[in-house]
Amino acid sequence: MALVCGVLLWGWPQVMSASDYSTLAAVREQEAGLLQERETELLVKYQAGAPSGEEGVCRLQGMVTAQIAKRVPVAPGLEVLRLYPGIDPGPVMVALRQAGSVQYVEPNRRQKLTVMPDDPFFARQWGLTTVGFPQAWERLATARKTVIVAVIDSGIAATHEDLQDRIAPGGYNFVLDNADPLDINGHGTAVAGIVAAATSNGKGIAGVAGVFPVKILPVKVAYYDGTVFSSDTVRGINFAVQANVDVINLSLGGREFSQAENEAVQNALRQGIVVVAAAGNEGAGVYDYPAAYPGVVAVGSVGLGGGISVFSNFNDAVDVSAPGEEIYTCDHTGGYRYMTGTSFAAPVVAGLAGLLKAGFPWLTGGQIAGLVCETATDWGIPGKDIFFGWGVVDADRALAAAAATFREWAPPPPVTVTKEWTVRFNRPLAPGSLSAGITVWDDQDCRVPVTLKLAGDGWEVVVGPPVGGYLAGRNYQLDLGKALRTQTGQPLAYPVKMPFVTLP
Ligand SMILES: [Ca+2]
Ligand SMILES: [Ca+2]
Repeated sequence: MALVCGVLLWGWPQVMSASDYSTLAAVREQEAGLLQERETELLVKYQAGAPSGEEGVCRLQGMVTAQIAKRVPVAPGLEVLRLYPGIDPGPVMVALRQAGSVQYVEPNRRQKLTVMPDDPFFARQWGLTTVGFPQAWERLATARKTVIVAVIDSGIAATHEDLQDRIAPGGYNFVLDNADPLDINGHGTAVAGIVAAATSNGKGIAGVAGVFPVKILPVKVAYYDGTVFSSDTVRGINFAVQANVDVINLSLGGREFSQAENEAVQNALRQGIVVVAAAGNEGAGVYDYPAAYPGVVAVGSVGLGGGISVFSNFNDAVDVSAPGEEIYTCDHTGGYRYMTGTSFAAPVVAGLAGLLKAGFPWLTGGQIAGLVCETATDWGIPGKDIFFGWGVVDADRALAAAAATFREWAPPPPVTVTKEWTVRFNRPLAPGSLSAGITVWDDQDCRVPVTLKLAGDGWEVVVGPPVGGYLAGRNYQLDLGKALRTQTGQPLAYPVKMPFVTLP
């Protein structure tokens, strides 16, 4: 949906393919040139459906056209105005804000991929073992869905031995506007390796997704030096939404709030996508965006001892923390290396979210984010705090909790008095343990005589209403207790209570 003012003032850069480049250095040079051109840019959002939108901008042409070098559409109603070098953006922003057709205008903010230099002191991949991934893999046993994690970053080394089979087709390069998201920075490859490096393939490292079908959609928005424009983040997020991904990882950020970026994030959340972002590496009590947008799972970093990393930002938007120091992962030149920063804690959580979705596809993005937080191991001040958020993620507990979730999970809307609940587990259940393990209580704490029936080869329990149905307009609670047993005698790892209300 381009804005037309008689003349097309903008266009997409020429598409080039990887074969056009003799070396990565050539791409780097091209990106450096683009970075220079993009010195001053504004992001303009036009009023929704305002018929005067395009004309309003046309009227502005007299005032601001001379200063605009290029216009690039970002999303419907949203475009970038690139100003000529040396132009002061202030008066242009004022003029645009005075146009009735403009909803808002903000600087096209430069963000940064966050990298910290590292020294390989610790045992490789301590982060996987200390937060329960090997146990989680064992617990999950089988996946039910192939999950796509969009890594919105500096691209990916597509031929890396531990990544080549883990890449979803259809990635994109928003820096050069072509279909080849090759990584010449290394950050994106490192992030992707943490999420999904091929596991048990006799090579390199294991990703947190283990052997389960979690694939990376590489979305390149970062220049060779780690620079990211918020307009490209917006395009990257919208692209990931279009591609129907399950999880988005954003190991990038900046101090300034961007309305355009927040809108893109909120749209992704509405589509049920889990959006994970790095809390930032300033070691300060400051917000970093996109981590601090509402609904984003903001991830802080912990070290090997479990303490918060000195560089990890702290604020009330931090949701959870994960290993982010000396993380051994894939290198874009084909090998492996250690990386440190909240950038590398976030993909631990994105990978965990992917595992949860692979095992329990009926969980919504919000439920997955909730499970990751509520099963985290509390550290520091009891309860949620500004350093650890809810705590350090625990993959095994998260998978255990997911195993005992409902297809229709709390808070469900009011249900009919004849409502049947279907509860699906990740192991077949012992029939003899049902009546002790699954109970329904009314608001007087009296047990309701429901019927329990095993279904789905023992993996599901159907909880039927009492004879004559539940009472109308009342509160009930369905409990899954520790008395439940699998067919091999294991107890339920994580008791669950689900309140529900009947229709009047
Ligand atoms: Ca491997
Ligand atoms: Ca705490």
